[in-house]
Amino acid sequence: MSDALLIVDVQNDFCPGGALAVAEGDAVVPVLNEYIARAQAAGMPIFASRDWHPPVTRHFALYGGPWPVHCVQGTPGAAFHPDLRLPPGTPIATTGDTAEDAGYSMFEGTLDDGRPLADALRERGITRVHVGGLATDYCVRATVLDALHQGFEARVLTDAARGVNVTPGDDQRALDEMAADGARLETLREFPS
Ligand code: VGL
Repeated sequence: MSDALLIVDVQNDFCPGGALAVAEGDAVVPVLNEYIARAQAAGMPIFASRDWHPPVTRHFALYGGPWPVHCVQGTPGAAFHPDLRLPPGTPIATTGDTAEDAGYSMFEGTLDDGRPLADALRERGITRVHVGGLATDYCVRATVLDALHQGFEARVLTDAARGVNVTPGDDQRALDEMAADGARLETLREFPS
């Protein structure tokens, strides 16, 4: 079993004060910093994703989509939370960067070298991913379900994820759905196992 840590969309617009703020979104930052430190100590590869939209996209309510304008390429809202301690050189998967693409899953993203995340994981022999970040009910959910469907084991870092909760309870329903699909739920107490 070879593991990787996946950190999903810990960007200013998903944190309090941001354009699509998740309640307590910033609370994941110190917890993820601890996951990052432990992953580094264990020699576990770390990957991060960023939601990276063009100014005009069908993802935004202005153009027929569900969401307020958020994470527009190059804006402060699209930057990672300033306290997130991603190690220098962490590969970043960019998602949602076309006018059509919602890009919820990190597995739909491309790394700097243009490759999909799954190729980079397989090349490194990764068989299990640990996924935390924002938001539980959208990008974390989609990333975990894709990981499972692509043949990886998946663990959701429940203490390092928060939900948008358009409808109250969406975060819990997403966790139930991920678990029903075969994901395990995990906290710092169990990491790394
Ligand atoms: C996300 C809602 C809209 C996410 C992205 O990163 O989970 N949620 N766009």
